[in-house]
Amino acid sequence: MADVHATTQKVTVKVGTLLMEDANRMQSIATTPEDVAYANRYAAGDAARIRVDTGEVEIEANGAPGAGAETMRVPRVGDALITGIETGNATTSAISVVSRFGRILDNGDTRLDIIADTPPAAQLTISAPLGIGADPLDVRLLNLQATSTGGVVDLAVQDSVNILAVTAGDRVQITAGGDITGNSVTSTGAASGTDPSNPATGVILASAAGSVDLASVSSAQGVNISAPVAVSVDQITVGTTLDLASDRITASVTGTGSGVHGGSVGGFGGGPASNVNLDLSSPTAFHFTSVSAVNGAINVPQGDLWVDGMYVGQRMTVTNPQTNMLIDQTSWALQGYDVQLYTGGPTFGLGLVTNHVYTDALAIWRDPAHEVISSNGNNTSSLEQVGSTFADIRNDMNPALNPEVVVDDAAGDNVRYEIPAVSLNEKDGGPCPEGAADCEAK
Ligand SMILES: [Ca+2]
Ligand SMILES: [Ca+2]
Repeated sequence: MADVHATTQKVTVKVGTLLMEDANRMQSIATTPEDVAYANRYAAGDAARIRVDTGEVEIEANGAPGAGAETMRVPRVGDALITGIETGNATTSAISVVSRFGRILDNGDTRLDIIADTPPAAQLTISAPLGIGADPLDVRLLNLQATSTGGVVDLAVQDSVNILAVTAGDRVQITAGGDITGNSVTSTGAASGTDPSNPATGVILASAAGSVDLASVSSAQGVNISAPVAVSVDQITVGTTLDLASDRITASVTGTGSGVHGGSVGGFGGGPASNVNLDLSSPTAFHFTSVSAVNGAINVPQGDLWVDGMYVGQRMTVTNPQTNMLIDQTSWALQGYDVQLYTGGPTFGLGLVTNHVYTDALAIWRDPAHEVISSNGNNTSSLEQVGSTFADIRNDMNPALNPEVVVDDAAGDNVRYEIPAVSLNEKDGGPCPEGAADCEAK
């Protein structure tokens, strides 16, 4: 197909199989002498193109796949190999690309593959039962509706995109330079079988410079969402692992299936998030390798929570129906929670199962109806363990040190606590400096 340019007219292409050729691509993939000779007839400027100033573009490949191998010059029957489709149309019907039985594939990078970005309402509607992308289609869009009942949906968006709905029987992988916003992204596939070049499964959404803000993300496999500014999803449904990376993370998450849900939650590109606000429900458990945040609130309405490496910079609550737990790295003041933990900064392991807390963090408080179980098997808080022993010796210690207190537990085993240098002196109900006159130990 050559260069088609219309001004106000609608361009409609209905074919069995569509091949829009990019000259550069042809020359790079041609191998047989016949294909090389064919490709060499074209210069780089001969890439195919459909360009419409204000009209709509409607493309339909309706060939039913049959026998016969695809070659460079003959794609699989029913597929649409596209590039250079563009309209300035500003409506929801700006560009429609449909393969009724096959795939829609990227066939060149001389230009963007699809441009539909004219305000207020330009929209790309694209569907192909066996897959869209694989090599992601390079697009610039305002609005997106994409469907592949049995294949992948892979798109590389130049700027921001608003999603009406993306559904795929296989993987969804969408990258955007700006924001990814809108309604729903759904992957129902149990595994990636339609794109041998990329084994990734589930839903992968990545914003390079903005936010991801969606109503729902659902995946039979994993969910991986990253964005430097914020990730906000009203409802995430995840079958296997959940990985969220952003400075601010807000989501209500439901795990499905019989397996434990792994993954990680933290800042974009490593380090802690500024704030994490999560609801985590699972018929089994979420078991993250890491959760890293300066501040946050994690609620677990159903199931267990395990974190191998948990970092809390300042303050985080972790709650389930039986337990309200606080990790406050800035204060030892008891704040009315069932369990209160402290490490002063270092990462720690955490498990929350009904009213049981498993941790190697220092439990400075536990309500008697709650168990705190350390790697040593103790079931107490530091206040219970150390009691008056700690208060008696604290004033004699060098406050710059983090001294160790050893207490025998009920079984006679030594339980060792490293006590950070926090002043427990007080005067008239408030703190006063270490060593100051008239201070009294708690
Ligand atoms: Ca391309
Ligand atoms: Ca591409």
